[in-house]
Amino acid sequence: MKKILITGALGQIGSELTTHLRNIYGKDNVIASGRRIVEESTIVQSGSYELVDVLDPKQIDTVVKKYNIDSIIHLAAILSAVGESNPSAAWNININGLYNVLEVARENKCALFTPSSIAAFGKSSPLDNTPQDTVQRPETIYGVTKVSGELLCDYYHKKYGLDTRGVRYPGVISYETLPGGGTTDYAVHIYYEALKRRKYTCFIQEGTYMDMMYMPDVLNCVVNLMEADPSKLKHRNAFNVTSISCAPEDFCNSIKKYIPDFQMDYDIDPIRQAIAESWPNSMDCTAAKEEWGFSVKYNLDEMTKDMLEKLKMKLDIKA
Ligand code: VAH
Repeated sequence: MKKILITGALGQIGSELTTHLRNIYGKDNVIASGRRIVEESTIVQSGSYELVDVLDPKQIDTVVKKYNIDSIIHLAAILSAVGESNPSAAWNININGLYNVLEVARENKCALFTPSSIAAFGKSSPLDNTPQDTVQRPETIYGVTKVSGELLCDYYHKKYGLDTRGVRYPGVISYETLPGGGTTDYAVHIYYEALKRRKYTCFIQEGTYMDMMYMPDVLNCVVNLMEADPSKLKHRNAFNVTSISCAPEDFCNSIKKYIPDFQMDYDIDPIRQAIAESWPNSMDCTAAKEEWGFSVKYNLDEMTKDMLEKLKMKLDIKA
C-alpha cells in the first residue's frame, strides 16, 4: 500500500485506523474521508480529509484520481442494531456503497480492504469454533449485507483480478471513538460506566458468548493482511479473526480485578439479544494464521487494564 483512501474514517475503526496508517505510511499518503466534516476531529485536522458519500461513485472516483490512490480501505457501513431499525438504509449503504467502491477500485486498479463480520454467520452455522468455510444463513440485514459483500468482493477478484481482501471482525473494543449502534457495543460501554458509576446495566444476557478483539489487534489485521504475499492467500475476503470469546460476566469479573466494587446487573434488549444468540460463540482462525500470520497481542485482562488506564485519562478520572 502506498497511497491509501479510507472511507468511514470518522467511525470507531476508521478514526483509529487513519492515525495508525498515517504513522506507518506517512501523513500525506493516507486520505481520510466521510459523509460529514467534523472540524474539531483530529482526523480532519491531522491530514487530508475529503467529503465522500459512498453512494455517489463520482465523489469516490474524483478523490481516487486526485490523490492517485492505490489502496482503498472501505469502512463506511451501518451496523447490526441500527440496521435492524432501518433495513433499507443498511442495504443501500452496505451494498450499493460497496458496489460503488468496487467499481471505482476496478476502474482505477486499486487494491481494496473491506471488513466482514461475525454477523455473516447465523443460527444454522456451527457456533462453536466456527469454521472458515461453513453455512452462512444470517438473519439480520447487517449479516445479509456482510455475506453479500464477501461474495461480491470474491467475484471482483475472480472476474476482474481485483486485489480484494477482508476479515470477519468480531466485536471491536476501543476507547477513542464510541461504536455506532452494534450488538457488541455493551463491551465498550461497560468500561465507561465502570469508571463513571462503578456499575453497569448490560443489555446482553449473562452466558451469551461472542468473539471480541481490542482495537490495536484490529488495526494490525488491516496492515498484515494488506501487506501479505498474495500468492499465499487461499481465501480473500472473509478471514475469521478473533482474540477473545467471552460473555458479559467475563468482562465484569475482569473489571473487578481493577475496580473491586464494580457491580453489573441486566436489562436485556430482546432485539440485540436475539442477534447475539445467532452469532458465533467462538470462531476458528486457522486460515488467517496459516495464510497471512494472523496473531493477537491482547487477552481479556490485558485489554481491560489498558482500556481502564486510557479511559481514565480520556475522562479525566483520577481515582
Ligand atoms: C455490531 N460491532 O455489533 C458490530 C460488529 C461483530 C459485531 O459487526 O454490529
